[in-house]
Amino acid sequence: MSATREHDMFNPKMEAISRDELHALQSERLRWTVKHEYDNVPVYRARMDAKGVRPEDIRDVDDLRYLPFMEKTDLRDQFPYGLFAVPLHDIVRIQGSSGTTGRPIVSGYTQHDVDVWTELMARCISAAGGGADDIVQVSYGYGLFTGGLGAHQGAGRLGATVIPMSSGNTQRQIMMIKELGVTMLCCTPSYAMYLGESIREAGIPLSELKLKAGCFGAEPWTEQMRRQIEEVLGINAYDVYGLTEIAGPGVGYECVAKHGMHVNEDHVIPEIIDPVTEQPLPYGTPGELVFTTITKEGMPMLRYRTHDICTLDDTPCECGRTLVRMGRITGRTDDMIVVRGVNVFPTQIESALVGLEGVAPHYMLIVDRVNSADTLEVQVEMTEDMVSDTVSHIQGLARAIHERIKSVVGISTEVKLVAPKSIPRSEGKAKRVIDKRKL
Ligand code: DLL
Repeated sequence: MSATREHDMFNPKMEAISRDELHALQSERLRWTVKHEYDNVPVYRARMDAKGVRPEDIRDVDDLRYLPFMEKTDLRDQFPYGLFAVPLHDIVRIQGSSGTTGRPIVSGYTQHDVDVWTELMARCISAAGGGADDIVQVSYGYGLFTGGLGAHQGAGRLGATVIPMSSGNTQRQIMMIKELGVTMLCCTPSYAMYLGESIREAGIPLSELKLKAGCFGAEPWTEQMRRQIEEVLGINAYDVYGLTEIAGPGVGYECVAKHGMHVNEDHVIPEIIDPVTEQPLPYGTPGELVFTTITKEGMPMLRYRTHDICTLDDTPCECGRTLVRMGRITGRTDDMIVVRGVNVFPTQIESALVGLEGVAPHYMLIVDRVNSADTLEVQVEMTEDMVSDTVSHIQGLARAIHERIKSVVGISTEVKLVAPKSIPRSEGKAKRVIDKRKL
């Protein structure tokens, strides 16, 4: 595939729309959404009434700040259908969160909503260089989780050949990649890494594979991990962001510049807020990402607090898209762990580890409380080569990791180097933290 192919926009009219035109379009769509929500979702109407906001007060994007927020708890409280804005007759799909605790959350999609979501993923795969000539292996889980079906629909929309593998059965995944000449892969970054390692272990040379690119998301990852995936699989690795409540994967997608994910602003309006004061923050300042859907019929979301932390960037992108970019998710306001009063994000630990000779990119954080003091154990896998190394060398590595983490996070940890492959692999979202404290 030539480089120009990678610059292809699925919908240039929208992906390269002028900012003025976009502002007008967003304002018009926002007015429609607010009225639709107010007229059809009693809990949200009550919330607007309590705040003294009427639909006609929201005239343009800048009025967004007058609207009340929505939260994941609203989805739980209104489970299953309380936030639906159309009769069930018009809902053609239910998807749910991959969360494992508490009541599930579900979202309802009309046919129009499914079509929009499909286009968002088509934009994403196209930006990663995908098209009708590609063979796309979808190794995200299928089911209520939006990863599998989202990637499947988007690749199908481009006319690509789709292999709906779902997650699991790594040996069969590898066999299909090799024998069917798969050119693109869609799965979580941790699973991409695992597939790459397994291919290497099986002794399959990359020259026997046709893989060229992958769209990886659903969990946080780092630039270093991108480089490792690109190396182990011999591909270009692109980030893709999304969440069930808003659409699924494709809310944000990376282009050839690999410098942040373009947010599909003709369908959602992103904001960054201070999670404590709830005040909007300017572009470039890290804060909590908030989304307002502006074309969604089934379950519109107004100022939905994602709890994901990132920045927004509106500087021009070399790819020609005018849509703002969101930076990597650097943490969540809720999966942050607080150890001895210090906020720690798993991604910080990860960034301290990668690049170190002798360690694999697999780690687990174990938080405990001993005699009312918090402890943080960082288990890190050694590479096969390292295992056979001298004890003093291994101890030196553990000390180096300890120092690196201390300089990134600011606290002392107990670093434990563990045997290769002893940390459980995930086929979906990786679990990085075990909190044993009874908080
Ligand atoms: O994870 C949708 C998805 C599927 C996105 C496949 C990308 C690829 P949920 O299960 O509802 O939906 O989880 C949404 O996952 O709020 C983030 O915390 C996290 N997340 C999703 N994409 C990324 C990413 C899907 N690229 C939650 N980087 C979100 C970091 C991500 N975190």
